[in-house]
Amino acid sequence: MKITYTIIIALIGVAFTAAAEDTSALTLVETGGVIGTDDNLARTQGVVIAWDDASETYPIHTITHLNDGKDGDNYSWLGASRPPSSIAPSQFAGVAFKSPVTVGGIAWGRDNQDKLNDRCLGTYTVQYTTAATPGKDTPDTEWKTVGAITYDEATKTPHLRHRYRLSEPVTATAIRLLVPSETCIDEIEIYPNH
Ligand SMILES: [Ca+2]
Repeated sequence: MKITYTIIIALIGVAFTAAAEDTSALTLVETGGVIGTDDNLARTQGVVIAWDDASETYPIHTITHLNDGKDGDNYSWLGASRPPSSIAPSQFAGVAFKSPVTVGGIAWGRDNQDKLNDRCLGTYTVQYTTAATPGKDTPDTEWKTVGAITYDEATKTPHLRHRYRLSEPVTATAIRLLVPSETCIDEIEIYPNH
């Protein structure tokens, strides 16, 4: 009987280990830092796509700021103030490509100039699609989730740029972030590796 208990406890330990590994789809590898250039696919090959609801009210926060290579509030995109559940397809900010690319890393921030720390708390879900011509109207059903990151009151410097590594690279025609209400993003970067 003692041996049986030992085996059961060992199996429970394996199960907990496996579950912990399964949640690491996105691994934080850098906080702050600088926007990538040569290997940043969002800059070299990408075209930004985003829910464009706030730019009419706040023209300075146009979606083209998402990959202009500049950080800070003056070079950021501002999302809608309505609840994400009221928007279909989902409110998002992302980058599309003319042909499929391999994506192994992603970075984004709210104000990497470290001046404003509002408009950044909530859950960001990283998704990709293989749709031929991805855009604002690509149905949610054609997007697959890679993982999600949540910033809350306990998160240290949630407004700075954070770069994450995907546990498994994906082949995609577009990458997007489902974003919280009123979120602000100063830059999205996409990398083949990292
Ligand atoms: Ca920018």
